[in-house]
Amino acid sequence: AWEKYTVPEGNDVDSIARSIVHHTTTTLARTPYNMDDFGGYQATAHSVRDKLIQDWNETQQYHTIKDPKRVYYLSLEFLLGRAMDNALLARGLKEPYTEATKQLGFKIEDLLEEERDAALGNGGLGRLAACYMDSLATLDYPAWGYGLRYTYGIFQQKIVDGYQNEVPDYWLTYDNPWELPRLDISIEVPFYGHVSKYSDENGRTRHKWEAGEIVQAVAYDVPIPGFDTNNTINIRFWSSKPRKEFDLAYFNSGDYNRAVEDQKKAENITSVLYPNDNHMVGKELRLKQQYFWVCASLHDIIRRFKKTDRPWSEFPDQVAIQLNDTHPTLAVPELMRVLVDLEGLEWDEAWNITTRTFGFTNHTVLPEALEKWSVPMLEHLLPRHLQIIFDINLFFLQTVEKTFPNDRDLLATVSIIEESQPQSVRMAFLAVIASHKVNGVAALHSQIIKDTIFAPFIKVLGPDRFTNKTNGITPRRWLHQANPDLSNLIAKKLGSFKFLKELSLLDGLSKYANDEAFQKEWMDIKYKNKVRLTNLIKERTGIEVNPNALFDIQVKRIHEYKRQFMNILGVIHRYANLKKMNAAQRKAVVPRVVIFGGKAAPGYYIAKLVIKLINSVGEKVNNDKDIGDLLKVVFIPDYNVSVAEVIIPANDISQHISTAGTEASGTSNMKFVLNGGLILGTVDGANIEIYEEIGDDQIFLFGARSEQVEDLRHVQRYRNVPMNPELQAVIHLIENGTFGESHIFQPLINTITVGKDYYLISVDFGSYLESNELVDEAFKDKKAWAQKSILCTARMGKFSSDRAIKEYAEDIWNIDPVPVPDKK
Ligand code: 26V
Repeated sequence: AWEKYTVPEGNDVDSIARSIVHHTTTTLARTPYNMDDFGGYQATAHSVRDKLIQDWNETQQYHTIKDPKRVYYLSLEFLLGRAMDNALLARGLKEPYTEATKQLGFKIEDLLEEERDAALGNGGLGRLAACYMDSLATLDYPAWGYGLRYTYGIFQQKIVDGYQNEVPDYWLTYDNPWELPRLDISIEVPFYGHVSKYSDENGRTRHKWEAGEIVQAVAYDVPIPGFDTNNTINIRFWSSKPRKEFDLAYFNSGDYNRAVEDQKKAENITSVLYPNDNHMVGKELRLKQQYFWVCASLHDIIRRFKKTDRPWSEFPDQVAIQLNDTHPTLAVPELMRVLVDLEGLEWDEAWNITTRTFGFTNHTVLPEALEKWSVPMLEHLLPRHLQIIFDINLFFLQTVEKTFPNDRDLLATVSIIEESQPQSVRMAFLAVIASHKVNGVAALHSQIIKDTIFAPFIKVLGPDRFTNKTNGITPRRWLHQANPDLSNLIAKKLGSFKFLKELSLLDGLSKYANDEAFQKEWMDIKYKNKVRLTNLIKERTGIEVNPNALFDIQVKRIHEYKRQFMNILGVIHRYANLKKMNAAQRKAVVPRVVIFGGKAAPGYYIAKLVIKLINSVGEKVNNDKDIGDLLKVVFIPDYNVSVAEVIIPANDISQHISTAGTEASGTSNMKFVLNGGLILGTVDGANIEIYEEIGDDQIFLFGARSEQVEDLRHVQRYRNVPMNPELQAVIHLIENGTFGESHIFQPLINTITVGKDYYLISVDFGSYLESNELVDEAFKDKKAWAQKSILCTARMGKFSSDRAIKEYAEDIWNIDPVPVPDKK
């Protein structure tokens, strides 16, 4: 009987308006008389949600019937940002929803602004996961994401007296219409306890882990709609809850308070996203998060696999699991535990299945970011996993020993166990040994990991295990959604929106790069986007900037290796120069707005000082009557995905100036260029491949090359090299109090002067200033600049996340698209 009662549908304006009214009166229990924009957003969101859920259901049903090999993307971070605009554009419903909300008295832009970002990530790694989910859905792949449903996402950044303050991001205050609680799907996750041995019916020694604590993982599903296709995939986020079964021991002892405390401890596990990126802190709670998530996800995957009664040997033909950095590496010993301890497979067969299942992506070479867990901590929390890790290591070292007899040094170098005090487990080594493919995220980075951190493994495992998968970004969010005017102009010129799913079609713009009428349309949109950013800057900082000035932008996490410090030192140099000029000289200057944004990890003292310095320099420069519009310095507080969507389309130039060899890839560089901006950057990460695509008229590269860095560091450390005089002068200005009390900034200055200048600011400063001058010169020629801007966009085809995902699918996961047919 169910078949005849179909869900009311209709994507016409009238039906949509009715569904919004329906949600207003039922879901929200509000009336049209007390509706504000937030209510309007909520009701509209629920209406859109209804459609996503139906597509999601159909996709999952279809995939269940087809039962193809699936990929599971395990990431502790998904930096999704807002969902509504994305969903409307993906489903082609923006227009009727605009009209329907208009008829109800709203402006859709205002409603979209009411949505709070889903900010369950730190930076590049989390946003990459979000772009990849978009591509997986759009390309019709049968894919799932698995993550944690943190109660607190990345903190909100407030700037107080120039300093960063952190405010907890309690993002679930109001309901979250973009998730479906699956209270029926829950998995018990064990911790602590001890391991015992027993003899099974075949006389084999088996291990049994008796847990000391069990926590419940409950699923919350977030649908990810593909663009212009039915495929709607799922990210399953786990939330920790106390177990339904209460603890008899407490009940018997009558200790009610302890019982409640224990329940709260369970909920603690998924409470907060760790706000470090690129810095490992060995906290037990973080390790608990990792196992909680990995255990729940793996058991969910296995449950799905088991529905079809296949033998275990076929597991890798049905399941590909991608490890997004080392954070999910405990999935390796967990899968081994399931196969050997619970399912009774032989070790060798289990290991074969495991290595065929996993792929591992490395995202950083910074030594302080490489995860290492102390052996005693692991032993306490996960006693059986530690044993399995030791066994994996033992068998691995035995094979190494066979091929390279008597090479004790080699054994120590490749051992998963580091002989530190106490011993620790090198998670990256475990991930490399357990995966059939290991990839870096840009060509240079993939080469560097082979030459440095994983070099001995080439010798031991052969070169074929290592590969490159250059990162990409989704053009749906980063062009079509963030820059609709430009997307529309491109579609008009190319004849369709096909480029949004086949980004290399953008190349068709090249032939108009010199066309003056087209240049005007192009630059008018750029100007409009700069006005939009000008307004945001005014609103959030009170600073007034001139949209005709050159907009020079650096937004990303604040880190010494990314060298925001060098940028602001360059700004001080520019300011000092302007001060020295006479009126005639100033007339020839290209006005510039230097824009910064980004969060510092709360415990990262030096990074926080950089923020303070930027604000202090801004304070001085922006209020200097001599300078006026010639130079403005802006720090936009609380940089996040939705703010990025306003900032990026407004760039004339963006800076990606990490010390060569330190930025694995970068992805914002791709977003800026896609939106018609030039790059000022170092020869690092994906900058190199961007340069290869867009050509050297569109990018200003400078600074030391990665091959030189080691020697240069040595020279900085052991020889007395005189400091670049311009840098000397800049430091002098900070020290003499030009930007407020100088003692504040002393620790920062010391990183260059007293310290070893590890990130080579003094080495690159001269060429950095020269490149900045070239930028000014280029910007003076408006026509040539417009041409460059068009060519930038036209040549970005390679950097679509669709290209990246196809490469992963074909070379690593071995999965095929499974398009969901249209409803009859
Ligand atoms: C590392 C750690 C270390 C342990 C503590 C918590 C934590 C959280 C996040 C991370 C990830 C750091 C690595 C990372 O974000 N890498 C960035 O990945 C981007 C996507 O591949 C890439 O574009 C950036 O260049 C790279 O810095």
